[in-house]
Amino acid sequence: RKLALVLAPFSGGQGKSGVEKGPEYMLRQGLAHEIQELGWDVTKHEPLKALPESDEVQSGKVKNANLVGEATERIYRTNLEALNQDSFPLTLGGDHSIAMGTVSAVLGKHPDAGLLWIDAHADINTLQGTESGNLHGCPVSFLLGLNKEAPGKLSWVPSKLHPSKIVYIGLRDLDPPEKRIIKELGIKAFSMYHVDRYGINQVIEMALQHLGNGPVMCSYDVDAIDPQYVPATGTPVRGGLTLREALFLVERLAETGKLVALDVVEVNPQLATDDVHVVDTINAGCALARCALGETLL
Ligand code: DIR
Ligand code: MN
Ligand code: MN
Ligand code: MN
Repeated sequence: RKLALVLAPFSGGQGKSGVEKGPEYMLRQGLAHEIQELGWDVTKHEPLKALPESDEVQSGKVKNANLVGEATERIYRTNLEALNQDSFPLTLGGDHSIAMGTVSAVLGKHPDAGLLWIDAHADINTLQGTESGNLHGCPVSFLLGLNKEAPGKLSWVPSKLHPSKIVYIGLRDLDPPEKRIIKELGIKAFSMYHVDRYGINQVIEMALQHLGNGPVMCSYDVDAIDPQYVPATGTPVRGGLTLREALFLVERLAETGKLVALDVVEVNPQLATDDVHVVDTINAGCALARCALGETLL
């Protein structure tokens, strides 16, 4: 089994610096070696080498449209090539805007793939609807093709995702326009209410059933996990998944044998207020990757 470890040290989709250090910290923790121990042949890829520092011009309401466009297209190319060589792309963020690249690559290779988006946020804001102008709050709207005209270099995003092929888990902080879009498009969404109501085991089974029999990609924002376990992230929201619920989701995905790609995003070691917070957050990010790649408790 081959694995492409794609480093995406990118922060242009939001305003807080430090999230670009996520990959470096997870690697320093020994993640690549741990993955090899699980039986994977690991190759490292750095598509964002020599990326411009910041955007030249600002186009309208959203920030860094060209920078995000350039970064996500590079990640798309790298991940598509990996998939074409039967490698499993594990992409380490970086902020969640990078999923425009990773998800597009999976849908380029497997048009029937389902997407599991695990996050406190829905990241489905449109260019019209975004309050913050941060593109990490918008990747799903681009993947679905909800923006009539993509600004600048963002125009490459192919928008191949059908609303019936995405399922959310962990939601608890949505902007009003996001709630409207999810309702209107009939997108399957399990908020923390549903996790409490049905339990995590039933939630993942319902999610998998909704996505059908094809391959599954998982885009995992670590802020889905409660900040007591993952404090070092840009937009923490209390009332999230326990660490066990968070790991169980990817353990179950690995067990299905249908997982074809994983993102681990929004790890920001710079936002920790003490060393314990760094260690907890990095450990959680690495554990998500290992569990998704076949590590079991027994
Ligand atoms: C908010 C926050 N909905 C926005 N989004 C975040 O900026 O659009 N996504 N934090 O992870
Ligand atoms: Mn989030
Ligand atoms: Mn996110
Ligand atoms: Mn503390």
